[in-house]
Amino acid sequence: MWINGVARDARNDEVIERETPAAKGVVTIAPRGTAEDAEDAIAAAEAQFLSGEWAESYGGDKAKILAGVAACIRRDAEELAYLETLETGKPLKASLGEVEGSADLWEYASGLAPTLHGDSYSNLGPDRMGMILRQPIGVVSIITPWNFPLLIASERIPFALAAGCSTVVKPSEFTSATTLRLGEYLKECGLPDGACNIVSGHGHDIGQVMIEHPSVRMVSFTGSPRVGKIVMHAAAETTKKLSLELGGKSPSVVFADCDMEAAIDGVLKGSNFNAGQCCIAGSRLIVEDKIADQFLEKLIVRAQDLKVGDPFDPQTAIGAIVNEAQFDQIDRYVSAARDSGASILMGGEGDTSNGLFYQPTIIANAPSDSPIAQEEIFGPVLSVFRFKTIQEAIKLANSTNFGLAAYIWTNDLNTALSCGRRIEGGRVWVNAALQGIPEMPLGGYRGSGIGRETGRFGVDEYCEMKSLQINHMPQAERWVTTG
Ligand code: TXE
Repeated sequence: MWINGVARDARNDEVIERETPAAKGVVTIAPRGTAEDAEDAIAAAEAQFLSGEWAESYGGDKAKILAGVAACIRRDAEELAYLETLETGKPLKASLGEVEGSADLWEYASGLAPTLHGDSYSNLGPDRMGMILRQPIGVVSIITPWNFPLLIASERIPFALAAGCSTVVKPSEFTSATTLRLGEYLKECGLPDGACNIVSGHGHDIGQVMIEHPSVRMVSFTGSPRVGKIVMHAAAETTKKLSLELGGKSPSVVFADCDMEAAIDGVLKGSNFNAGQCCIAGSRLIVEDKIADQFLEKLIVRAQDLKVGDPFDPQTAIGAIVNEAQFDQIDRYVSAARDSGASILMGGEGDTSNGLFYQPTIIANAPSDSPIAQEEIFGPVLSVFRFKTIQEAIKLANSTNFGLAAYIWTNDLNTALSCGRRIEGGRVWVNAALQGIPEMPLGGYRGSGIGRETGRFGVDEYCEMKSLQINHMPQAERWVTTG
């Protein structure tokens, strides 16, 4: 772990052994941090922040360090991708893409560091002027999940650092390796000690301290709605700022006038990328009635070509499910849908003989208020619904408690804009699926979360704004008048 610029084990020397979900056997060993380790990390972050060494440093110097990390990620890309695949079970080519995207994020955030500025008013009268200062919020706890370990860390850490914050980061206990590598890179590139501390371990061991500690000013949490609510309750005690990304049930809305081949490809990618363990997975297909039968027929033929299995096989499209709890969750949702009379158009089976794998699954005729239609499954499972009018499509798209992303497939500009404006989601794509770029912010409506990460607004999340007003001439008038 990285605490105050020093690599160290957990105080009690305990470790977490990670078995790959794509075969059998331990692939990484990480320290199992304790609450005391987290307290050490928070103390280091606070001392660094108060010293001003990082917080008040020149933006151009911050940029060099953050860009240096991007270069380290690119230098070690193959090794990082390998680690990511061993721990998550995702296809190696997807890991390589994730590593590349992570380097892009560090580079982009490095460019933001020197551009951070406030505002000023010199039109407030002859004796008064105002400055609006943008300042780092302070110590930020960043808790990340296992589905895109390096990418999600890179959507948050460099933006918080670009703002001048000090950070305490906890990767998921299933996927610590690549996040711990970031600690090495930051040290190599000259980040002052204590500005980024990384504590590996279980949420129930160290999460509470990271959320409740009074020195922590903000918590950025990415994970389940269940823990998101725990974070909200705990953070309330000390009135912390929160940034939460809590998953979704994103719709792919397919209109009859779309480019059907492109839409089929996009719908399959949207629902099966990362074995569906993706917060922005397009897990609901909402297809126009007049093309629905033809679309489904072709979709199933193409889905049957998706190879499930060994993540190191270049032909594999769908790798492993991250752990048994996740596998069981997928199977439970599919079994419940089957039992309730929904039609399993394909898949619906898992294979645990050597690793945890689940077939791409397409389910139709589930009521739109059933769990398979409403809740996040986090597996390669697509539920199908039909619509006749655009109003019906928008209503269906907005019919869950989530609002993270949406995919619209149409060649009609009016349809694209009407849906794009009315479907509630932090990210809406037209004729594209899952193309994240650092410039575009991400985040959720409703149950999907609070706040925005990445893009230039991503740095704003980690800033406070201060009005500094100055009277610079002797004041003639007094509020308290004497005798
Ligand atoms: O998440 P957890 P899980 C959803 C998805 C998935 C479900 C469960 O639906 O099936 O969540 O996944 C840390 N205090 N998403 O159980 O437990 C934990 O150590 C503080 C969507 O793996 O929420 C890890 O670092 N932290 C999501 C992080 O929270 C705690 C991605 C996420 O783990 C904690 C992942 C506590 N009490 C799952 N308990 C997305 N938005 O992309 C756990 N953690």
